[in-house]
Amino acid sequence: STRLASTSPRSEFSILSDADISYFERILPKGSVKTDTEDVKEYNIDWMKQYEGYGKCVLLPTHEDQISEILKYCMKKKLALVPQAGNTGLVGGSIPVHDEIVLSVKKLKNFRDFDREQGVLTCDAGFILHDLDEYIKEFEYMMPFNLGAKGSCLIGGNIATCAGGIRLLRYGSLHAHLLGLHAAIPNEKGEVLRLGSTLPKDNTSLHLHHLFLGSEGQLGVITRVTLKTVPRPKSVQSAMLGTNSFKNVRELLALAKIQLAEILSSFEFLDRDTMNCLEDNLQLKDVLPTKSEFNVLVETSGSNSEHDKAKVENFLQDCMDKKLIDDGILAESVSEAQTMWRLREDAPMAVSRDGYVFKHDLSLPLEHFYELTEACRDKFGKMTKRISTYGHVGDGNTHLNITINRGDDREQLYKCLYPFIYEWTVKHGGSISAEHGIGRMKRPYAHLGKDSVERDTVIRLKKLFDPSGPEGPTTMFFLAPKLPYST
Ligand code: FAD
Ligand code: 2HG
Ligand code: ZN
Repeated sequence: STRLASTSPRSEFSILSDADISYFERILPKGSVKTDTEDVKEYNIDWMKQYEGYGKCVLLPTHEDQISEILKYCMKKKLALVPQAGNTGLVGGSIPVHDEIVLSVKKLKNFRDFDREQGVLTCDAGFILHDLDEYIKEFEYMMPFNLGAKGSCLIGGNIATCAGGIRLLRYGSLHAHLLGLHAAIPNEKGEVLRLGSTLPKDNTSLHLHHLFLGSEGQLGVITRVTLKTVPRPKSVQSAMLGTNSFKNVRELLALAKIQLAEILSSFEFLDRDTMNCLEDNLQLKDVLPTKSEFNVLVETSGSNSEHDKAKVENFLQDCMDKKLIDDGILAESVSEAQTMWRLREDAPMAVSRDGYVFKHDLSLPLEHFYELTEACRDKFGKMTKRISTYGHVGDGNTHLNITINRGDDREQLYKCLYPFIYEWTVKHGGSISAEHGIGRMKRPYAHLGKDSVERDTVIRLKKLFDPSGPEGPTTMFFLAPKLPYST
């Protein structure tokens, strides 16, 4: 296999027996226990097809009570498991490291309720993000976040990763929207925590539900969530701008914040290598003829298209007058806007088709945002196929993707890239994970930029929720630590 098997030692959790499988078959509906090699394969490989686990069994419970029974049993029998939702995660956190049971929440989708006065949505963890957005559309509400994986990722996985995406600039992180959740925790009593409430304001307790945001399966299995959604904008405008320096990209952002102000909802960018990568691998062509060094995709969301269009047109004109852009176009139809957004949303697919990809999801102060890409080109340009950078520049979140031809020596490049990239990031005031999490990929570097008091506190919290789990901020519970690949 070209995929990366773990070399970390398998810790002392038990080996799954036929009796365990029979037990699961007894407590779960027919067809909810998968053990056939072909059936379990897709649950053992991540979206990037870079990590492979050897889980022999996938459980697909349909109800929270079943999850609590599963956890109770697994804790008693010392069986390890990994929670999985849509399996679109990009850090290898949703698949087994060794032969852990995969606990999928895919079929957990019985309950869904919407308070149309407050815009509060409560639902089971197994709903697809896009389907939820379609469901609340008829009440003129919208999910407060959006990402390229919306057609496959599940709301439980979104909460577990604290997904960011393309509208965080406008609506803020999921911390601004999560009102409550249910989580089954790994103890022998099979307890289910019911945290927070369905109320927009509730300060009666510690906000424990927020601990589960971005917890990546460390603390328990999220079974149900309550979120405040946002009014659906009646007018959405998209514009693509081309410019030749990153300094200009920063100035454009500053100008967009002032001029587009309350209607600005996205400020994304793609560099020329990404545009070339899209064309080479997916035959997607730039919408601008100028072939500038950077493309910036701006979106506004408001209530009056005449007003919003005029604002964006004035903004584009001002950018031209100030010589900040070479060219810029405003989408005239939904399909033109979709063509622009396809370029941005298909960038992850394009790089994954380009070869073997070293992915980086980093937060950086804007003054250093693109310097890292330039430093990587200087240092590693000759050893790589392509260095593409795109991302949520409006949130200071870069996606630096370095590809090599499949079959080239990735071990050698790995040793050059790490810890260099992560240390550079922390030294320049950034974070080694902006939105994708730590997973298996970044675990050896998770301590960077975090002081020991914070780390100790996290370890104590983890023990509280998962007493039999391994020490340390791992991304799963009751599992062996996930380690990066080595060949
Ligand atoms: P999974 O991948 O199944 O799981 C992710 C992690 O959460 C794992 O550690 C898993 O163990 C844990 N987990 C899953 N379900 C539960 C649960 N019920 N309880 C406890 N733990 C659980 N991410 C962004 O933030 N922003 C983006 O813009 C973005 N764009 C993407 C675009 C593409 C094309 C792709 C493929 C991915 C993108 N991602 C993005 C990454 C990914 O889609 C998100 O991290 C998403 O939130 C993961 O959801 P999922 O349902 O696929 O979770
Ligand atoms: C995005 O913003 C996703 O498109 C994926 O977070 C980022 O491909 C990546 O590196
Ligand atoms: Zn992203």
